[in-house]
Amino acid sequence: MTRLSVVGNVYIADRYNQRIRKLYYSPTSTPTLVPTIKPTAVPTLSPSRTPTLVPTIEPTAVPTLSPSRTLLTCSDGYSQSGSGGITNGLACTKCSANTFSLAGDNSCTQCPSNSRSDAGSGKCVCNYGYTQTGSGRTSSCSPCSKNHYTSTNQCPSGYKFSPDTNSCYLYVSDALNYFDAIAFCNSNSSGYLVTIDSSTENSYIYSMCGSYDCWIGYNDLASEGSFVWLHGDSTYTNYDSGEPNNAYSREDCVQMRGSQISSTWNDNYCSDEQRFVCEADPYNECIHCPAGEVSSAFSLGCTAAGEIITIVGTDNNSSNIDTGLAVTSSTDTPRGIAIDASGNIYFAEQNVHRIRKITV
Ligand SMILES: [Ca+2]
Ligand SMILES: [Ca+2]
Ligand SMILES: [Ca+2]
Repeated sequence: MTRLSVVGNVYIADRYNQRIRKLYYSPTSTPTLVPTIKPTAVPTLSPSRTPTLVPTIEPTAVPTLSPSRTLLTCSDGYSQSGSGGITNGLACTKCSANTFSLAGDNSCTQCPSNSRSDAGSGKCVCNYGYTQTGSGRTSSCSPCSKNHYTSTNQCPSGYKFSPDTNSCYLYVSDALNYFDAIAFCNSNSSGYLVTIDSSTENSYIYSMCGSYDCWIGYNDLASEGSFVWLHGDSTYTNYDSGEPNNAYSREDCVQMRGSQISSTWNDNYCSDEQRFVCEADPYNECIHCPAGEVSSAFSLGCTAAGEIITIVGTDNNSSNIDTGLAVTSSTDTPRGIAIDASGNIYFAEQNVHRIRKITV
């Protein structure tokens, strides 16, 4: 094997496998950067206008939860047992990472080959170089084929990708109770009520909700005082002072407060109707190479389609006398490699005594 490097690209004459290879990283393979979406800045208040902090206002009446306002069916990402609602016999067990379930499933299913998931997921995401075929329980991951490249950071319809957090978001301005909000996100492209992993993500969610309170995917429904995320295993928290306080022993669902010019959190009645944010994991798509460019399967990117010709010697084996696209041409024991000032590639074929040129 001979290798030669010019201006960053490395070419290899692979005589054992009859091919010329180029180590190449195409700009088109890098994630498509969506314009950076910065959170709307929090208004800077002049000292003279600094508001007096409003005392935390808790509801004065304990709401009565109607049957439709409790969790009767476990959400995506959980295996279900029992019945009668989350506070009355229904048990929801979070699926581990690299498994998934759909709402109401009584077990978690292993992700298909070449895919992964976070704990508590309703779908799996194909690894780089693969794209999803099918959906739900019958989905699988297929490799990006020849003459395609992998485009990352794709979001379901309606969701917006954030390069700051590498995730997809859908802000929902309709106010729903906590359980209906979960169901809405699940039914919308297998999304989930947002998991906040960092202060960066917290600020981003706050920029979407603005002055409205918003549900987030954090609760202590299963065990009083033990707050868990519906999806994933974040350890980030940003509670308001004095929260969570489980007011009237009935607060199990966490909201981000926008109404008090903050982005801090409070545990609240799950029956309250509030806006919310759905999150979904970005996925890959296999995109066809632009005209005049080619790639092999699993390619990091596409490259200009080089043309190959023989410039010295002839080959008696007619199957080897081919010209045209270099990527579809055969070679015979390539050895030695050179590049001219224009980037054209030359190599020798030892067994058939000829020299070939790839025009790029
Ligand atoms: Ca997140
Ligand atoms: Ca509670
Ligand atoms: Ca509270």
